This record gives sequence, C-alpha cells and structure tokens, in this order.
Amino acid sequence: MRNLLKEIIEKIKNSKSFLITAHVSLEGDALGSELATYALLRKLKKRVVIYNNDHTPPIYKFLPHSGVIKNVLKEDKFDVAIVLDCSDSSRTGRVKDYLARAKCIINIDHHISNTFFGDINLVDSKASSACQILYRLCDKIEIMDKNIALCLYTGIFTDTGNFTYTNTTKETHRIVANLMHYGVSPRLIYENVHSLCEDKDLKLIGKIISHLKFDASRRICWAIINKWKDKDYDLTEVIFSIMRLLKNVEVLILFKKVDKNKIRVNFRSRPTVDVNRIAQFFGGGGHKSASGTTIEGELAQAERKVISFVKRYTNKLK
Ligand SMILES: [Mn+2]
Repeated sequence: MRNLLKEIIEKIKNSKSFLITAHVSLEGDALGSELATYALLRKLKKRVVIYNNDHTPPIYKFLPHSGVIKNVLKEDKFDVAIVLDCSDSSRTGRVKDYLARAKCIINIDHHISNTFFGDINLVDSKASSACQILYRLCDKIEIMDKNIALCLYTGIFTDTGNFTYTNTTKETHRIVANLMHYGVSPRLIYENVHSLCEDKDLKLIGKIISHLKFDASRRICWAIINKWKDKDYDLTEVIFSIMRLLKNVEVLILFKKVDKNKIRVNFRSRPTVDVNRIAQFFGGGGHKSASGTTIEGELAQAERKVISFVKRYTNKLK
C-alpha cells in the first residue's frame, strides 16, 4: 500500500519551490491549511507562494502570515503545487492554469466529492477538515509551533461548526488538545471568527428568519434572499446556525441571488440526509451535511426545481 504521508514528505524534501492554493470563496479551513502549509515550508527553508483566486476575508486576517497571500502572480514555474481543501482543480478558479505548469500536484483534501486530480492525492473524506489531515503531516515531520497550531485549530474549529457537526471525532478532539499545548486560545479564535456582525446585518438576518418557508412535513426549511452581497464575514453560516435551532428539520437551504440569473444554493442537513448528493444533482458538491451549487436562472424557478427534488429525495428515505 502507498504511504502517502511518506511520499509527500519525500517530495517536499526534494523540491525547492512551492505554490500553495485552495478553493474559491475562502474560509477557515482553506486559509488555515494554506497558512499552516506556508509556515511549515518556510521552516524547511523552501521558496513558497500562496496564490488565491479570491481575496482573504478580513475576519481571517488574524491568522499568522495572512499578509503574504497573493491574488496576482508573476512567476509561473514551481516544482510542486499543493492544493488544499479543494474537491477539484477547477475549484481553484484562475489558479488552475498555474497548477498545470507545476511538475507535481499534491492534493490534500477531505471532500467526499474529490476527483483525485493530483499526482499525489492525500484525500480522507472521514477527516473533519483539510487542517486535520495536515496535522498528521506536521506531526510526522515533527514540525509544530504556535503559528501552525493556530492555523490548524482555526480550520478544524470552523469546518466542524465549532465542534458540533458529525465530522467531529475522537481524533479531532485529540488533535485540538495537542494544539492547545502550543498556546492556542479558543476564545480569541471564536471571537475573531464569530463576533463581527454589525447591527444592520442582524436586522437583515431577522428579516430572513421571519420569512422562512417549510414543506408540509416540516422536514425541509428554506429561505430566499433576493439580493445577496458577500460580506466580510460568512453571513451564510450565521443564518444556518439560527436555522439549526429548529427541531425535527432535516434539510436547511438558502437561495441567494448573487447576480442577474445566478442563484447560489447552500444546503445543510442533519445526518439522515446526504446533501452532497442533492448538490451533485444540480452540478455542485461538498460534504454529506454541507454542500452547495450555483444555478443559472430565475430565483423562483430555482426554488421550485430544488425544493421539488429535495421533497422527492427525502420522501424516498422515509
Ligand atoms: Mn474544509
């Protein structure tokens, strides 16, 4: 059997220059895993560039070295490209062109929908996060310090929904306990990531919540947002965290009009329903309990199509 960790360590040791990237719509796990990898490679005295399609949301600027991340790139030759938290190379946006020019692609991910696009694919869909997989690598190389620990903790914390989703395991808790040896502060991380709503955003959330819709069985709950503008922080998660308070609901959906004829649909579920499959039906993907897709067309039409599919899908599970 291939020992992927060993192969990656060999590859790192024998290479000089590295490109690091992650998926579009950056969040805690994508940025945490990128910056942990950056710190690790710098400690090994490698040449490293982090290049992302999207800008870093301000709430993640507390992560160490976040200032080195580039959205424009001059050089284009790298020995190794490390792609993190990314189910498919096209999810890196325009960085994809640079990946093709690297001599080797290392794909480190935990999405169940991963397409194994790398030369080395360290993919574990049972891991809570890319950061959890990366911890194993740091542990094996015996490189850990406060900065790396802070990045990894943040990725694990955000991707497990503050340690509440079913992807939270004994290993997850063992790892974060180890990370705390390096002086990581859960309180500070929580406040950086979660305490940033402005009053007008809370009012918007209140409006969205007061217009929630349900199917007849009340197992499906969804919200429609006519005009969606991406915020500096992830309002989607805040809305879902409130919707999650509902008992008996199994599927939560947000329909967000992000552009003319462009509807972003996010899915969350309790363990009875696999929303990765639902998102895949509409050309998207993700995880069993958190996924998303983008649908071209009118809001009302997207709502009708998706809700009728989800109804049929959940009825079959009864
Ligand atoms: Mn992730």
